[in-house]
Amino acid sequence: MERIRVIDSHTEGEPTRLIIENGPDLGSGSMMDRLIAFKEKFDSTRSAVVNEPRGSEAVVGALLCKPVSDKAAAGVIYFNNVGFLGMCGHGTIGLVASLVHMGKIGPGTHVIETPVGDVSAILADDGKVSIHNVPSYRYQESVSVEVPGYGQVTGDIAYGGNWFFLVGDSHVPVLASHLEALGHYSKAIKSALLAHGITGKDGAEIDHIEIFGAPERADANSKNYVLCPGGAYDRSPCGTGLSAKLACLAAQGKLSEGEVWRQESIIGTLFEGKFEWSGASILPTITGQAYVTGDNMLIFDPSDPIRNGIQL
Ligand code: PYC
Repeated sequence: MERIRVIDSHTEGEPTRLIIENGPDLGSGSMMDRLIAFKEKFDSTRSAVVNEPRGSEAVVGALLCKPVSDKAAAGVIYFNNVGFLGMCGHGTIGLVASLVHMGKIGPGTHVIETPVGDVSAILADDGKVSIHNVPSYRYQESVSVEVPGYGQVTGDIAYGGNWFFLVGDSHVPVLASHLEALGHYSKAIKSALLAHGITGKDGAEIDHIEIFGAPERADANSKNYVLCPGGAYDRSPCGTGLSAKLACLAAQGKLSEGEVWRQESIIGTLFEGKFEWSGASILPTITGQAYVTGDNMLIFDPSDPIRNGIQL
């Protein structure tokens, strides 16, 4: 029986499953080199760990790696039900909570190596984690696309560690009671972007759609719905999505350096975000909290016909 040990957590409702023992051996290159090796040689492990019957479409997986630099606390590679992510904000907050659970780190600042660059995470005494994310920027403003069944949809394209299309004027109310409709709407937008060849920089696929509406919480500035690449919605306000949002607000002059933006998720949880300018990009700081929910040994029975997870 193959066994893989994982720590499960959730960050403002969004789950992260961190592989801490018996993960694939990806060598000692950069996190991007290791991501490529993971994708090419161990894609079945990705699916087996996060997909049903062990996981669900909402689970983001993370592989804990020995960092290249001895100054970093950890290296990490993020993955989901369909593939890999360059960076994951909620996942990094979950990683920090898991490293605390393992007794590896305590309050303070910790560097984490990711495939898209180093991020630093500040763990406060109250358990809140602030991530200094990778440089983020608005790439294009007010891009319109014809979306079958809905008409013209206009949004900004921005990078926050992943590529986002951010829609402010939603055809569907951004409320949990409209989850199914938001799923259809955001998937239709994603397909329309693909069909019209609308991409991020250098042809990068826009694989996250972020839709904004009025907040329900009195302490929030806005509420969002985020479609993740595998079709699930982010239960948290999405760390890379908030970084992309901050980049758009900064470019529009609607938020100034150091000012706090409180982003409510579709389930009513909250991340706080702020930024500093760095040339034409911003350096976002995202704050949230994660809780460990399990310390588990996954078992892969060689005689189980769906040992590698359900991937339709
Ligand atoms: O928090 O950055 C994030 C994220 C990306 C996909 C799911 N969560």
